[in-house]
Amino acid sequence: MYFNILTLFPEMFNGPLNESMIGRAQENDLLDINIINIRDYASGKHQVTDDAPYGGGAGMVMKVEPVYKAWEDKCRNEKDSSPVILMSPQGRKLNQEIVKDLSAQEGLTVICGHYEGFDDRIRSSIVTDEISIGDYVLTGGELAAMVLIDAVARMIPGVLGDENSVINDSFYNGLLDYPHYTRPRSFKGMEVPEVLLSGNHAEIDKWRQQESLKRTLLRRPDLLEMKTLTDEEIELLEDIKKDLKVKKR
Ligand code: 4FV
Repeated sequence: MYFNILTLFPEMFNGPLNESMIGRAQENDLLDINIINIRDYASGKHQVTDDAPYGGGAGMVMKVEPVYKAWEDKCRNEKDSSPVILMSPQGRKLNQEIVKDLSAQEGLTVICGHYEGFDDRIRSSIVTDEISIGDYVLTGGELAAMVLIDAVARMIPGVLGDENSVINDSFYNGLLDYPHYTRPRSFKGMEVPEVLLSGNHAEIDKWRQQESLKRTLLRRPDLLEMKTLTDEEIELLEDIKKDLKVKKR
């Protein structure tokens, strides 16, 4: 899978995309990451990439030409209709469902903003999708782009050591993850739950399912609203609610 990244701060990507799994995935040619400096396409000796907003107001606006020229020179490809994604607070909120969909693409072009925002003709000329990583304002789109690329890249077969890691992901089944434990068995009086030491995999799976449902009920009941629960999950949830009521008394 390829990622074209249009940015004014190419060096910001050095760390996150060259280390660990993403770094290794590039070495193993599972990922092809092209970082394009928008400023290289800005005209004039000062290579200006922003300007004052028409109609007045605070802050500066990202100019359309440098972004368009960068896209046209490095990303435009008639044969390939891969998404051109604008990272911005006005975009649809990123979630695992969107990540899964994007990971099926041949590649993605990601545009990182700065300043107050983009000249809207960037949206109307080359952008096919707009994504937000959350309802807060960053100084630039680079960190948002890194979040998106990391989440999508780990869905590509071979990027994570063990494919199963994706399958057992939080949100993979629309629920929060169950608690994990490893050695030592006891730490400052805190013991590993017995069932996990039992070797009884049916019991272990059931415990993990219960813990996942309980954690989701307590922390993210909104996720349960969005999920089609199996009869077994509905039954387990009833027991969990009864259990929590008893504990509350
Ligand atoms: C953002 C977000 C974000 C807005 C102004 C960059 C900043 C500056 N991008 N999800 N939240 N972008 O805050 O994606 O241009």
